[in-house]
Amino acid sequence: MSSKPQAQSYRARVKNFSNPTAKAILETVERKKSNLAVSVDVTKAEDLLSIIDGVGPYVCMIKTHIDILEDFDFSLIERLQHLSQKHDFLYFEDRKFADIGNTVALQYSNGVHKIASWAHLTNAHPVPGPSIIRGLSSVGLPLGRALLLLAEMSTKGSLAVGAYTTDAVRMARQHRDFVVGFIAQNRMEGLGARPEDDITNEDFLILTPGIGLESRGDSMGQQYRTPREAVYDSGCDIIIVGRGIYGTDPKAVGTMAAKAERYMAEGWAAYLERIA
Ligand code: 5BU
Repeated sequence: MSSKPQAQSYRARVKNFSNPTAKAILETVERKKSNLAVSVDVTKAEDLLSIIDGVGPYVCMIKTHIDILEDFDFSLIERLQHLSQKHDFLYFEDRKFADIGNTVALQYSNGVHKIASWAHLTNAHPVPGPSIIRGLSSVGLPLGRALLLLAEMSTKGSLAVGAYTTDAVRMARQHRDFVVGFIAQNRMEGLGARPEDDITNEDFLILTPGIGLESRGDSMGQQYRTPREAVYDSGCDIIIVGRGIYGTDPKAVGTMAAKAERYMAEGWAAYLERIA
């Protein structure tokens, strides 16, 4: 077969996935020449919308924590969908599900946020075991949605290391129709593969948070790397940037757009260097 996924172009990797969201992510990245996801962690719906409208041209994905909003109303979803069509990007709700299959299926489809109805991508902690994937996929797979497992975290002292990370990759391998990748700090190619596992054409998307150009961390355990460290050195596919772009003032949308453009350029340059 051909070279490893990390040496292939995003476009060439579309065929490695059966899941429609995984294909759409890779196609969007390639079309916009952006492997940047912006994480918009603000508490007011109007700030969320104006930041997304400002950074939209530079991203392949917007990552939300929809439960942070103080003024959430389901009519917001239509406005979010309008922005994703206007700027051509996908939504990733960083929900970090972590319960039994039956409960996560209800949390994913119901409640005030009805995440599965609008978020193309969401994520889950592997801690409950494979039943969490079965619960979420019973809701998400018929809608063409996709899941990432949290195999590693960006925080100091994270417990998601070693055997835990290896087991997360094994769990994903058993559910490749719905689990399209990981939140991780590294490309964990073939990690923990057993002789009976056919990993010849195995490809997972690696989305990585903890990216910043101007700081190495915050006062609450977050640790930052540069886009080049994540994409070139560690083989990650999509960089997730939050405060490095939207900063502290939710009204300074012009500055955010300029910063997003810079992260997009650095992320893309690191990718071109990687596949060269
Ligand atoms: P920041 O402002 O760039 O530090 O925001 C990072 C975002 O990524 C924030 O929404 C976190 O919830 C999210 N995140 C993270 O920082 N580290 C992780 O390991 C995971 C998620 Br998983």
